[in-house]
Amino acid sequence: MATNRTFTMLKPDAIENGYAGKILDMIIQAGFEIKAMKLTRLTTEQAQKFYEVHAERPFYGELVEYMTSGPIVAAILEKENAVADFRTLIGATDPAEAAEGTIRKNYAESKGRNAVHGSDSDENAEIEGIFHFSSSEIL
Ligand code: 3AN
Repeated sequence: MATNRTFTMLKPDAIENGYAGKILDMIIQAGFEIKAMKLTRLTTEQAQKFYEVHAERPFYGELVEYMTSGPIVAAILEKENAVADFRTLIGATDPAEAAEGTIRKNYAESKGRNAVHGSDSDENAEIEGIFHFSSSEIL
């Protein structure tokens, strides 16, 4: 995957609250092109693997349980400077600290139920994209 791609998930709270369309619109309006997308539900094994880096954190169990509690939308997005620009668009992990006009400020419930995931590096964007999509599903 090129370095101008990032990976996102619209998390169970966003789907449950009916914000998927509004969030996707913000993403497209911000100049990101969708290169792969699917509605899916993570198994416990998939969520554990995806969040493996947080395995020692106190919230890991809660995070895995939450991420498997309902459907998610997974997508690969393309834009110049995609990883950094997408992190700016989604805002801080805790919506209480997220800047005005960010996705998390508008649509997240809490630090745990925070509406959207965005890769934190080019390397992780590639790993996360491949984790969710086969090559024939990626444009
Ligand atoms: P970000 O998603 O902004 O990169 P990370 O990488 O620090 O944030 O955390 C990964 C995920 O773990 C977050 N998206 C959030 O859902 C969850 N998380 C982080 N901190 C907490 C916390 N204190 N309590 C519950 N869940 C948390």
